Amino acid sequence: MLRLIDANLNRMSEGLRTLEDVARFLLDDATLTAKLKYLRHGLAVEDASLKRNLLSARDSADDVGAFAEADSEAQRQDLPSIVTANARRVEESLRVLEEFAKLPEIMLESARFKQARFALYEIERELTAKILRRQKRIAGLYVIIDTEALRGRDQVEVAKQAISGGAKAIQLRDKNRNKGEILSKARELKALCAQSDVLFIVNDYLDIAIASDADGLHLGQEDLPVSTARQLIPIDRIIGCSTKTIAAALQAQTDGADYVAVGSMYPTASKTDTHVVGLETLHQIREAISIPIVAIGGIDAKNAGEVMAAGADSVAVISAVLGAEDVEEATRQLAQSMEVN
Ligand code: TZP
Ligand code: MG
Repeated sequence: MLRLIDANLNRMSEGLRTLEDVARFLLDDATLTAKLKYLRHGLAVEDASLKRNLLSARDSADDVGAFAEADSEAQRQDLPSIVTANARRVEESLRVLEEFAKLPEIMLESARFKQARFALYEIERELTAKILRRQKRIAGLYVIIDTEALRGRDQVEVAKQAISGGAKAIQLRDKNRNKGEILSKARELKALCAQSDVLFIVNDYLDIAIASDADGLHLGQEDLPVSTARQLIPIDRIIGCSTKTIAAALQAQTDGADYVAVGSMYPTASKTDTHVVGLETLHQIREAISIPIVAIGGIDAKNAGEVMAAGADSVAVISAVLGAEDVEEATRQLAQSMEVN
């Protein structure tokens, strides 16, 4: 019996340590790292005589299951499968410990293992969500396909040219059409972006983002709160939030945003209800938060470099690309100018 307890305690702490290291070294996520560490420490056996008895009972050389490795154990396809496999291994060992701790001769508290198992279900979800969304990390040139700036051109055609020019994210921003029309364009744009490994983001509308299978949703301060959208959207979709202050950027990050847009960086005719926040604020927000920053508002090939130098990870534009006759060429020049800083 002690062999069984010893093996499951080891399995549990090894699995927890693996998950903790993913949170710590691969995700740089202080909150999840702390949660996992707390769990691991809380479950460690403190009682010295029990520790000794467990070690005395250990007999790994004669363990009939030691080298019976399942095919799925030999190969892990990617980071999410490592997380799933290790979370499962910890959950299973916690369940075994919970059952056997109920026996009177075992000096362990069953309820502790049960609580830890439920805590881990939630941590597994958070960890997997973070990994899946990290694969959709915003970087590079972000082109907003704003209906008002299209001057009769088709959204999909313009997006195609922007992608050929090097856009890494496309946002559909439509303040005029009805939802049926927006949804059908969103679906076309999603298909286009998926072919080119470009992120597709929907502005304002959670329902359209979900229905079109978009990679993400962008919200302003007057839209649905980020925390609400986070609860409603599938775990692998990113959420961006427009901010102008350090406080708003910190709040967005706490609420579960994957990036913040900061702006307007310069005067712009594309949005009337905005004011210039400037490079210094951008820099201060960079210091305050860890999620990517998309600088926005009046950015063109002349000033993109200084915005990147101030700490932006990405630049979002409407007029610098949609205002040009040759969308592909304008995108290319802007993408190049972002590299110079
Ligand atoms: N949010 C802040 S400024 C802005 C938005 C949507 C408009 C950006 O457009 P442009 O033409 O690149 O300045
Ligand atoms: Mg909005």
